Amino acid sequence: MSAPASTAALAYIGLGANLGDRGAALRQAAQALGRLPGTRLVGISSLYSSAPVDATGPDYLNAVAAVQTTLAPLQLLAQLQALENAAGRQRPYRNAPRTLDLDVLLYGAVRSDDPTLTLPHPRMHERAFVLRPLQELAPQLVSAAQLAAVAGQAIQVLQGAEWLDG
Ligand code: PH2
Ligand code: MG
Ligand code: MG
Repeated sequence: MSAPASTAALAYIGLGANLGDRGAALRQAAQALGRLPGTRLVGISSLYSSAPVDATGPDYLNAVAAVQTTLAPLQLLAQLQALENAAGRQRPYRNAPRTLDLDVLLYGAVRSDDPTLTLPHPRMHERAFVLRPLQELAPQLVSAAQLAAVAGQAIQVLQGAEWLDG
């Protein structure tokens, strides 16, 4: 029997930074996503500024990207961590300020309780900085009730999706 053709999954990646040149870090990261093996960047949200949630330090820049990828979930995670490390990411303590954070939010319809990569991302529905940009790319995945539950979090749109190439 021949091997099945590899099929691409649609995954959503959360991008964040609150140290250093945050805009450059997010732009370079979003462009790098499209150059990962077997991966195509198929969508980018607006660029948001948000106050830290469950964390301290400077305000964040956040966005969400959509990719089509033939990488398996853990392969994708490893590639994202390599990009974080290349951007100088330090991990002194949980939720420390960071030069770049790339989180797999959703990988197709995959559900996983693997502690290395829990899918969907276990805290994504508690965070306006995920739900607001995700809703732009995939409105069917975000409910009004979910948005209402995070309406108290400080967040603003800085620029539309043209921030990436504009
Ligand atoms: N990331 C966190 C914790 N808190 N807050 C904002 N506004 N944006 C983030 O990306 C963020 C956060 C842990 O990854
Ligand atoms: Mg994160
Ligand atoms: Mg992370």
